[in-house]
Amino acid sequence: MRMRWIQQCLFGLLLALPLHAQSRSAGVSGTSRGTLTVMSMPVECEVRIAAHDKQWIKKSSEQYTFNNLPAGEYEVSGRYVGRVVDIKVTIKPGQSQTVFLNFLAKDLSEIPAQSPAQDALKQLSSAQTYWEQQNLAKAWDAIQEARTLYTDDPEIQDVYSKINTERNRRINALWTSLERARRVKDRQVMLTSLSKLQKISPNHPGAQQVSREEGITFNSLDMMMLRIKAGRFAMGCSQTLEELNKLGGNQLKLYENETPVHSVTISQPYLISATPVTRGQFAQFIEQSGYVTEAQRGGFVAGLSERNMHRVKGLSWDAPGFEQSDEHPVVCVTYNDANAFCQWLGKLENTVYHLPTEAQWEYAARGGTREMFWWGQQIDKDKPQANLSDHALYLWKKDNFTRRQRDVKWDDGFAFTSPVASFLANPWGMHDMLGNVSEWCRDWFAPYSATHITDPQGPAQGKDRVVRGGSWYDTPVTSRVSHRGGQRGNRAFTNIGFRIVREMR
Ligand SMILES: [Ca+2]
Ligand SMILES: [Ca+2]
Repeated sequence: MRMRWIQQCLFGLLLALPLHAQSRSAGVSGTSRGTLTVMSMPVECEVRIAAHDKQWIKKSSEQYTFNNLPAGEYEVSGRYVGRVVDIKVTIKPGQSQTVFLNFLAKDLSEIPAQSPAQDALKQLSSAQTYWEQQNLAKAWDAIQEARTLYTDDPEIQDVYSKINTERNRRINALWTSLERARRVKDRQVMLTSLSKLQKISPNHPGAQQVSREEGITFNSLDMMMLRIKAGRFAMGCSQTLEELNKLGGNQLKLYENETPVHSVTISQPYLISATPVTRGQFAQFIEQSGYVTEAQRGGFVAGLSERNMHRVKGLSWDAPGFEQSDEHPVVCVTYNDANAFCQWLGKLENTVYHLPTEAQWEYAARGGTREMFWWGQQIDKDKPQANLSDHALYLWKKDNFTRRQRDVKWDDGFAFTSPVASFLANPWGMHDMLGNVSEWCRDWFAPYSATHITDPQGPAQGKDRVVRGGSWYDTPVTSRVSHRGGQRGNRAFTNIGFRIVREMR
């Protein structure tokens, strides 16, 4: 019924029919009577036809066909919500006539506010907006929806064909790049292509096959979850204090926190999100659960103010004080908020999610490397490998603060957060471990002990939760892979987000 309604709507709009009728006839032989079929837009109308002092009435039928009508002139009268369309039609012997009653005006603004046609136009408009924002995945979803609602509209068809062409071009390019990366065993490029491909074509059969082979899954929020193998690594700062001091200043305190280097065994493989949780993913949690973050309940939240991170009232995950798209990592969330997210997602998928333990975090962040950063011992100033505190932030501070800031020579392009996976992944495919946002870990913060440990969980209690990885606000010193920080679990910051782990069962 609904589809007919829509098709007839379309038919009428396309032809831009006036408020009367269109008719056609076809031969029916061997009879002195004729047939009249009445189509209408919408179908749920009342149709009366009258002739020879007789009247026929039909209501609420999908198609109004009047068989065996004596030849002659007929008055056809249709009624729909106060609108009346009257037309005359001649039934000829042995012929079949169709008339079309259009109750809707030519002007699109006169389409009823609550109708599939209106919904389709809204979807068309969203598709165009997403297209302009270069969000191909969302543009595709919107135009598909518009087409379902409103099949034959020429503008919808035009926009669909434009999006479809670009989508296919991108899918082919990504698939080519993915296959090439696999051939030359470039896991970073392979994962980046796979992740992008998943966004625009979640059911791509080739990509699904590759995911299975590589131990990658995409969860219900489309997060790429990477399988990290069980293994053993040296946790902590493997550099000497002298090497650490070369990054500037006396770093004894950091050095003490990050030593002694100790051997850690990760006894079980685990799945970890390749990027921090994005603002778009967090928004889905908020929308579906009704959860209110601690900052929104009046809790402590800090942002950039004067020179440093200070308490700034009113900041929240959806208003962190700088511009973010759905692809940026969520910030202004506390350890407790991050845990609530994990519990919600676990329930949704009937599994268990939690924040990574500090050891799980460092093991994945190192990706098999032992340097200060996974890429080596320093930042490449011409092509920074991560979103850290840089010239872009310096320029922002210069315009906003009166006190003079330390100049930073390189520019990574982002003063604040960057869309996740804007920088190259580490050898295991992890994005944004170093830089972008610092990340909540599961453990209480405590000094390291020298002994070998299997699956360390941190102490049973403490004051601060571990925060790792460095952010847009951090210098290279505090963005090293072994750098450790801690914060109260009920405090939120504009440079701290989180990523999640799913245990493999
Ligand atoms: Ca930056
Ligand atoms: Ca990070």
